[in-house]
Amino acid sequence: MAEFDLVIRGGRVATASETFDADIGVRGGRIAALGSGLGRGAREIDAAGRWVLPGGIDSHCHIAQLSSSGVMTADDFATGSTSAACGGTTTIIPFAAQHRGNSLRQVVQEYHARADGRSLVDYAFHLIVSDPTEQVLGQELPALIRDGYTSFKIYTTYDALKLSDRQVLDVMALARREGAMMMVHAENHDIIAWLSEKLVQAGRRQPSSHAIAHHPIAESEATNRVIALAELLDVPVLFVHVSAKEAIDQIRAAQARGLKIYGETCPQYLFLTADMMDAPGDEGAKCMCSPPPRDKANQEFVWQGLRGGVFEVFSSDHAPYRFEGPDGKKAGMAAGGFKKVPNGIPGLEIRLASLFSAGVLNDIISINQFVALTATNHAKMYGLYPRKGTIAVGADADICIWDGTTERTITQSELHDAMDYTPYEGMKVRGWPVVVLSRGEVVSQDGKPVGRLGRGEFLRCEKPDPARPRGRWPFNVEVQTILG
Ligand code: DUC
Ligand code: ZN
Ligand code: ZN
Repeated sequence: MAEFDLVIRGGRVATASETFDADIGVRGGRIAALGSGLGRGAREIDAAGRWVLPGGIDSHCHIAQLSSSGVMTADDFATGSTSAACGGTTTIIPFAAQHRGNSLRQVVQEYHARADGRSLVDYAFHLIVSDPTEQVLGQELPALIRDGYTSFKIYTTYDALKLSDRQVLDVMALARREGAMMMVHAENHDIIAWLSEKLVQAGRRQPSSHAIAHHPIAESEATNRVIALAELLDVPVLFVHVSAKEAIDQIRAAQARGLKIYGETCPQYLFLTADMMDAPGDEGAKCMCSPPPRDKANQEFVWQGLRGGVFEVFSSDHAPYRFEGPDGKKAGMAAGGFKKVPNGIPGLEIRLASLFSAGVLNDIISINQFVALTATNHAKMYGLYPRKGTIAVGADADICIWDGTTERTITQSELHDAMDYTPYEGMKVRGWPVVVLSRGEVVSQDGKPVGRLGRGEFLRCEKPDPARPRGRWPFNVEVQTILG
């Protein structure tokens, strides 16, 4: 009789804090033992000479999501989760997105119906709150937080999503009371709207105008403002998809002052540049996301933020809108130019390999930072730790075995999402997660899917417990008395 269902033998294990050689024994989908010379497994994987890392967690991806302008993402839970698994991501946290007038509870039910029985890997949901009515704030959101949806995203821009500062304060007070994590899309709406209007009036409808309209000052102004609101109420806030020096500096300064401010960045701010939107014809629309990619100098600031700990998490912000088709980017360009193009690009499958290759193999970040940025900190930030995000006895056996040497050229035909392009076409990476396990079952091998769609389970999130709480609590005594 085998002692374990599976033994991964002889690999080099890295967690967010340690690196060691060990066998891993798996039983019932969980890690049952770590050590050398473990007993026999019913199945054995030889990991000698390979990195053995926690499966990735992508806490920012849009799957089967209807955008505020009515466009459905190309990926549903089948293709999105398959793409995730093939790139080494074993947990995804997409959004259940409220449109104004919708009941949040009903939105969550709809998203469950889209995910049920279709996912290859495990998943949780964040909420998007665009209509913080009395009903939503007083009843639906607190109940949902208690039911395991413990994080939500708000926007300071987009006509159909944007909250006023007063509404931001309302949801912050709630997040503080209920212990939820707030994710903020911080861009100044009026700066973007004003610049866009001037660009359109001047006949500059091409994709490159998107980067001009979404100026770094629009990002830093909104970041600064939301930090001020978060300081007033002493509430944790995670700034998502941070792209540029000014916003990074503000987040770093807030952290240095002891505020509970966290940052997320994404591959597009390391590997794409704004001038790619100058490509001939409509091709530049393939890099259009918000905030947009910046320039080489800003890429360096993003790397410094990753290396120096300003950023807690590295996510894909996979927002798969196709180039062709009636809802595609090209059709948007034909219908009126850059303002009509869906904002968002894919990145779920290349997230891990791109950071491993450019970050770890070039000694910019350590292997332990890589694990923290791509798995552990996501689990802590969103209440999934220690079940997810680490290699430890008792944790789910969500594990990637990495071949750290093979070169691969990114090309759309070898990716598994439902997109018709990747903005990373032709990019070379070294290293790929060649065996990917979810709760002890192989879900991808050599970058190709294995396993049954629908095996992925819904995860209820606990209250967030970010890796490095930055405490000044209780801080603002007068405001605290108002909040109760
Ligand atoms: N924000 C996102 O998080 N994703 C896509 C577009 C956007 O504005
Ligand atoms: Zn956003
Ligand atoms: Zn997003």
